[in-house]
Amino acid sequence: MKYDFRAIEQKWQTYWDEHRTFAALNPGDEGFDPDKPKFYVLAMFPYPSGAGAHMGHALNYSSTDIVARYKRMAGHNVLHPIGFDAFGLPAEQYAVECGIHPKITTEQNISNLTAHFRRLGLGFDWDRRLSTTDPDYYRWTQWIFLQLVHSWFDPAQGGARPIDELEQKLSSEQLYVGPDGEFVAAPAEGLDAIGGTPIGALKWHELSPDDQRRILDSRRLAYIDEVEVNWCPALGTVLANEEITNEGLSDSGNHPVFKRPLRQWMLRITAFAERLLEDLQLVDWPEPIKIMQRNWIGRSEGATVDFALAGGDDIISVFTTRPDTLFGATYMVLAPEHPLVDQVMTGEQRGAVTQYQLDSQRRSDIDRMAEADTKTGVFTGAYAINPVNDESVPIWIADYVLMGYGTGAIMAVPAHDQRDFEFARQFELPIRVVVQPMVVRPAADGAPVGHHTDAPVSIEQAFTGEGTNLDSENDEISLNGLQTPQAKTAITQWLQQKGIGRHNVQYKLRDWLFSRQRYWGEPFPILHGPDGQVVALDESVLPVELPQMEQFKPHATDDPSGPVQTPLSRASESWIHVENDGVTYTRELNTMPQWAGSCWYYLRFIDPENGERFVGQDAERYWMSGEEAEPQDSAGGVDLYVGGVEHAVLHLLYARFWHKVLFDLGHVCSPEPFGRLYNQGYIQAYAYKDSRGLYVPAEEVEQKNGQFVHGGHPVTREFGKMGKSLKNSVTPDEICDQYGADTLRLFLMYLGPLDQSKLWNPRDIVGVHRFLQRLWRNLVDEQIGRMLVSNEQTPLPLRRRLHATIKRVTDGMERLSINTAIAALIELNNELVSLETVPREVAQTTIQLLSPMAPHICEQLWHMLGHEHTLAHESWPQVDEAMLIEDQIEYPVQVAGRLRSRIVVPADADQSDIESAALADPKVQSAIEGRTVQKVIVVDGRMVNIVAR
Ligand code: ANZ
Repeated sequence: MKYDFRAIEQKWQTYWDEHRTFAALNPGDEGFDPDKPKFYVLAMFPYPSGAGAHMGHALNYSSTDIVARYKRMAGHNVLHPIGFDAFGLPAEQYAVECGIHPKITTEQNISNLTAHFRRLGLGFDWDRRLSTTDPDYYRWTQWIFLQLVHSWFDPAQGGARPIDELEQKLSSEQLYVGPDGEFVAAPAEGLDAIGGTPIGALKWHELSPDDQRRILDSRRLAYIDEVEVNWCPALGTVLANEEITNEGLSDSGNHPVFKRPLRQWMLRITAFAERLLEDLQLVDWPEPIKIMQRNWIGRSEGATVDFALAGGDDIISVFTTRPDTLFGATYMVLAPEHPLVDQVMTGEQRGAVTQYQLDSQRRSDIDRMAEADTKTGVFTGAYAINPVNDESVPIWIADYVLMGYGTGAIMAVPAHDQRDFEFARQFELPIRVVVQPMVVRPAADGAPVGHHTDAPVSIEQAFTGEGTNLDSENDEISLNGLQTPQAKTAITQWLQQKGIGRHNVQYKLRDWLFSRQRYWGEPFPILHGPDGQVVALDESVLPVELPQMEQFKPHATDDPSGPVQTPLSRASESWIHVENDGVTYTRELNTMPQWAGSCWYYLRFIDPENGERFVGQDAERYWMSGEEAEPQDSAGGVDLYVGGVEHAVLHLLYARFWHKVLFDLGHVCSPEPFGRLYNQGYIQAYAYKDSRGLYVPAEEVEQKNGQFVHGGHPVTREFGKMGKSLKNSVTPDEICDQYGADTLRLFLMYLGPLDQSKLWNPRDIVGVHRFLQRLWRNLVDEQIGRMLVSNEQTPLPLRRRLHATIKRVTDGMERLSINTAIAALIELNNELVSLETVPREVAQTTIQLLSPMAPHICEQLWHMLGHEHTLAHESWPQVDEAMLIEDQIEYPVQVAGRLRSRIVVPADADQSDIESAALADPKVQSAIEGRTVQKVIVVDGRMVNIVAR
């Protein structure tokens, strides 16, 4: 009876399905054990493409499956679900090309991928399977969107609150609303008294209902705004910056892209910037991911400073991180799109300014920020007044200043900012040094002290570091001699007192543009009224289902400023228009971005059938709260989230943002969604290029006389991420055919540490397969199919070996160092080869230890050992610490000159331990019976001599 992996794997996959072996229990479910700690392990869910499962999937989901199986055996209630992130562009594009509805391809792809996953023996709780495209799922995505619509960020509480509370606050007359919708604290004596606040603020009830609505709408966490987007008329869609080439063309198709304002749904993630930063402390994530999130949020502390326009009333505010350099500001720069440009430019400069504005419209922000050799810009003809020295400084426009950051305007300090410096050089603008570098020079006595160089500062380049101020004083304030941090504080206070500046924190993070001109996405639960009112649908009418349509191509035009028609604008009249009380409303015709569905799927897994709530409260509390988790101080959330580093910012930031809103509103119990994050590496494989530099299919390459050849022609070998583009893919399915899922799973883990990228080398897979065959032969007599297992006691050395293996495998599992766990099992298995029969204890324990990695063969052997039930719920073997003492020493013991016994003691036992062990030995005891022990001599490492009379 040979190791027939095909039959075995199929048999156990069917068994697990039929017995729902990996179904997790929620509190309240029959059989739920409240005493077990919980463990929620999740790998980022896949996008179901037509290609089915690839090796990255196999690696990812095998690793979480191994952890899940291990934790279950180690006594946890384990949740290990799977779902599909199925809305989005690829399915839609495929549909456009092939004319098959994305719903159909998505369903096919999901069942295809599901079959592949089953074949890998992945122990998912299939009952909880979901797809973001299920109306039952996106109903709740829409519901969460409504939560965002109905909330605002209350700065006093530092979190999301129902918008009703804002209305109450305003109507209780605690607050006034200024002409720009800003809130003003109730003044004691008239509005003029408030520093800088324009007269004209009104009490809430004095505003028209329209104005009231406008003000509330502008504060919601989901709001509509007219924003600059990259619009590609030929594709009929908005593009992300990453989808545009340096030449300003669309990445796909090379079509021109234009910046144009478009009314879009936005999500106010920026309000949460500080918390998204701070709460990174709560989570156990790889440091590089935390750093990427911090950089993406991009917190900058500084000040806003108001410059008055020379000869006008206008104020130009700038954001600077270096207010200490204000005395060195010799010109100003506005972003070309800055609203004040049109107002300030002089007639003479109009032509040049307008031309420059048009040119920069065609450049992407990334391109504009890239360090260019030559700086470009145009003088507006206008001047502003530097508030510290009343100097007139010229106002320029230049595209190195972006409209979307700070105030879209800067004070330029060429001596201390590299870009300003290059610009000043280019256009011969004055450069004034106001900060002197500080060098640390040892004092005479050797102690390092801060010391200022006396040498004049070189202006061959900008000095951008911190130092000591000079040439920075006016009649009221002097910064001279102050070091940078003190100078910053001093000048900011002064500006604040004068009412012309204030401390300010800026973030690079932008609000999240949430509208897509696509078909295959979640419809918004929103109606637009005839007078422009925006109406959020009641949650009772959800879901708003995506209409059935035949034609969902984006609407291409050649007019860059014409109306934008989304695919949904071609839906039937009866879908688009909704009649209510005689008024005709139009549905929102954009859809949500692909990121929406993946923002909260980990919550739905907890309670996927719930028709009343997006997740039941008790279940959510159980699986997400830190209290039920181990270790006890966890931030709560998913206990282990495994996924690729490419999701470091967008998905992981968006999900954290939604989670915090749900947390603030009391819908979830943990402040963070993912307590521990783990990035697995990539599978890399050899790839081969021909003489033209084109990749050739790796499986067709042969090795001849030490050369790699393809179709008779020499090719060169390199290696990179396994995939279609390098033509070096191997599919999990092929390997399952040839060697079985157990071999593949083991092999993927054996390749190396999970978090590192590793090289796929097909030759090694045979070795791993042989290990399983050898294990089989060690335990099964292939001739007669009998187990080669005895009920005899395990000899001590083998027991020691076994317990050392338990320890190594357990440690490996805990540290996700699965390759070391496998290595330990291979070594143990090698020891068993020479045995006629294997003691049952050793056989069972080996099978248990190996079962998370190679579950099918282990289930089969377990069954052949006489067990009726799956071993998935058996308990994990315990280490007997006493068995771990590796080095022991045997001492002969003499009593009165005659050898009476031998004792075994740990190698590190001290004299008195050895002495007592010798005296406690039964044979020694009978030898000294009736005598008096006069002396015990321990000759270290050699013998024990008992002198007795
Ligand atoms: C004057 C100054 C002097 C600056 C100096 C720097 C050094 P981070 O750290 O990235 O926040 N800046 C402000 N708004 C900008 C915009 N919309 N586009 C391009 N640049 C902008 O950078 C903040 C600094 O970048 C600001 O501080 C400003 O230049 C510039 F010795 O102001 B600074």
